[in-house]
Amino acid sequence: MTHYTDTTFVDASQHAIELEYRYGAHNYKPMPVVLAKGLGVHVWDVEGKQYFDFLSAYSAVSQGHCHPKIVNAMVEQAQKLTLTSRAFYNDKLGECEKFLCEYFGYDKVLMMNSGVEGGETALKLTRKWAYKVKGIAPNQAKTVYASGNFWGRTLAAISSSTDSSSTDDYGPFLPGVIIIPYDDLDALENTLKNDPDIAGFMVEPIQGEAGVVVPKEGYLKGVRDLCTKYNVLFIADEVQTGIGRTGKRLACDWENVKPDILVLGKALSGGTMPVSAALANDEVMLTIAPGEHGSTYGGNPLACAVTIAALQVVDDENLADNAEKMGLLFRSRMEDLQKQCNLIEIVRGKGLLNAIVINDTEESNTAMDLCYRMMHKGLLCKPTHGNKIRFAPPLVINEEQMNDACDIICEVFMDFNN
Ligand code: IF1
Repeated sequence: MTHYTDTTFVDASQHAIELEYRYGAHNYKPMPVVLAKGLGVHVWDVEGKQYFDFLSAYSAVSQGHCHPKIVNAMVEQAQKLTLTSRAFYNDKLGECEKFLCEYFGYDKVLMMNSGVEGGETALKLTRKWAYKVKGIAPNQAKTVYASGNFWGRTLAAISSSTDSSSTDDYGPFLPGVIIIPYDDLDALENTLKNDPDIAGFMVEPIQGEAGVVVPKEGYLKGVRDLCTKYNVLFIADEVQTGIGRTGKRLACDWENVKPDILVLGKALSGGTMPVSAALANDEVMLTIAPGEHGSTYGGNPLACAVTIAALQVVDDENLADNAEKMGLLFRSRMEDLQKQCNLIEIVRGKGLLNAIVINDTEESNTAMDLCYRMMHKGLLCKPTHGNKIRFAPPLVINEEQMNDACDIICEVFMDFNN
């Protein structure tokens, strides 16, 4: 499809790119593809070219683009009631809260919008619990995070970041932050046992942005045990790893551990609108009293209708099991490719959250070059932190589609050195 203007043809993609450049903040550098349609595992650009979407909007479109059941739930609710604010009750929030609490096994939920607001809610609950339950002196509570973490872009979130691209020129930062190495239980125990003012440890079960870093077997169980031993809240940031992405309902389910606060976002709404949530039991959740936290859109009727539909799709279509099966197929195909091609240093991941570490320096452009070539062959993915390429298709991908997508990856990698 091209865009007519005057008597000349203007390539529609170029037109869209120029508009964003001229009128939009330059806080991203997107790859040069302009998407106009999405369905299932595919997206199409304005020229009508089809791609496999192997980024899934950073794991927010796990149920596939424009899933009919989720879109229908959205359209139906949008024609009834979209937003009331929490100044009044509505007929959707209680139903959704019950659904979420029974689905994930907690007493209560606090619904917000973006994933980082879910993390901020968890951090504020941790502060309240520190002073009202654990008995830490006012304004002395500390929270521990793992180096390489990413939980969003707010000042609280970047106050715990170890990534200069997230923190440069944004100081001063929030106090009460302790950083320890990821996947290191000794470091966690040494920190917790020596500081009674620690209220919580927030951690991703698999670090997404850091390049899909999967911790050693037993790490999550160790975190759970140490947080219990030292009376510290275990806060699991499952915004990216949750809702079937790693092959289980939650990544924590792989080790049968239950965090004290569970943070969800992204696929909670099936990629239709921002919906996030913090779930906890009453001892934690009831430390926040009326008027002490909230959001205009938090838990709005439209978000509630979409959330219930999005989670029902995950169950009805067994998306976690499919993620496990298709993830095994993907890693098997990539490990075969690794034997034939010296570009691949590591293949790693769980379920359909995977990454290839390219055999080159982080500063090299090899990973991005490979992504451009895959884009031209009809597969969209993007590097994270220089030399790692994240592959995270929608969980609805079937075996034929996975093999077709892997054929594209293999062709690009094998041709790269020729
Ligand atoms: C960007 C990263 C992924 C997240 C985890 C909370 C949030 C995120 C584990 C906050 C958000 C997004 C943000 C987006 C790119 C993407 C991302 F590269 F930034 F780190 F996925 F890995 N916890 N991740 O991954 O959720 O407030 O964005 O809804 O900022 O560029 P949000």
